[in-house]
Amino acid sequence: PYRVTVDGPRSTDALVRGVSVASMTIIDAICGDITESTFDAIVNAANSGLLGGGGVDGAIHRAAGPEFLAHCKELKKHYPEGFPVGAAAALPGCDLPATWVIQTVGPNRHAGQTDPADLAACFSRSLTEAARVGAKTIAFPAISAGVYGWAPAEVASVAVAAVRSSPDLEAFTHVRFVLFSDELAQIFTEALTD
Ligand code: AR6
Repeated sequence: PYRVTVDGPRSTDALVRGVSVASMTIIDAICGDITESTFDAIVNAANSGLLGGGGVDGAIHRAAGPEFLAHCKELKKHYPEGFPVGAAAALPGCDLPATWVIQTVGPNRHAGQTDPADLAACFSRSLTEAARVGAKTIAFPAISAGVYGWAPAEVASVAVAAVRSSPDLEAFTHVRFVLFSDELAQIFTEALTD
C-alpha cells in the first residue's frame, strides 16, 4: 500500500483505514537539490559511460567526490559495452549525505530511445537495487527529463506508475521525487494526485 502526500505524513489516515503505519510508504514530490538529500539512497540519471557528465550527474559527482568516481570506474569495468539503459547499480554515497547512489541510465530520446518501458525500468530497478542494500528511503530525480529530452509530464506519469506498481515498494518508508524547479515539482505533484 502507498499513500500520496504533498504536505507531510498524516498518520490518522492510516488509523482510520485500520492499516498499520509500518506498512505504509509515503510518496511525494518536492523542489530541491538531490545532492543535499539525507535519504538513504539517491538515484543518479547517469550515462552508459558511468564517469559523470552534466545535469544531475555532474552535480552528484561534484558533491560525492573523488572516491565516488573510483567506485564508478570499478563498476564500469564490469560493463565494457556500456552500462545498459534501464539497469541500476548501488554505489557508496561517499561525501554525500546519502549512504548510497543508485546509478541508472535513462533512455535518450534524441538517440531514438522512446520506449516508456525503458524509463519505467530505471525507476523499478532502482527500487529493487536500493532495497537490496537495505535502503528505506530513496530520492529520485526526473530521469531523462533534461539532456535526454523526454517531456516532463511523460517522465512524471511513467515514474509514478512504476513506483506505485513496484513489488519492492513496501521495503521503503519514503519515496521522494526531488525536482530542480517549482514547475517540475508541480508536474510530479499532479501525477501523484491523479
Ligand atoms: N537535483 C535534482 N535535479 C537536478 C539536479 C539536482 N542537483 N541537477 C539537474 N537536475 P539531466 P537526463 C534535473 O540532464 O535527461 C548528463 O550529462 C534537471 O533539471 O541531468 O537523464 C548525464 O551524464 C532535469 O530535470 O538527466 C547523461 O549524459 C533532471 O535533473 C545525461 O545528462 C534530469 O536531467 C542524462 O540526461
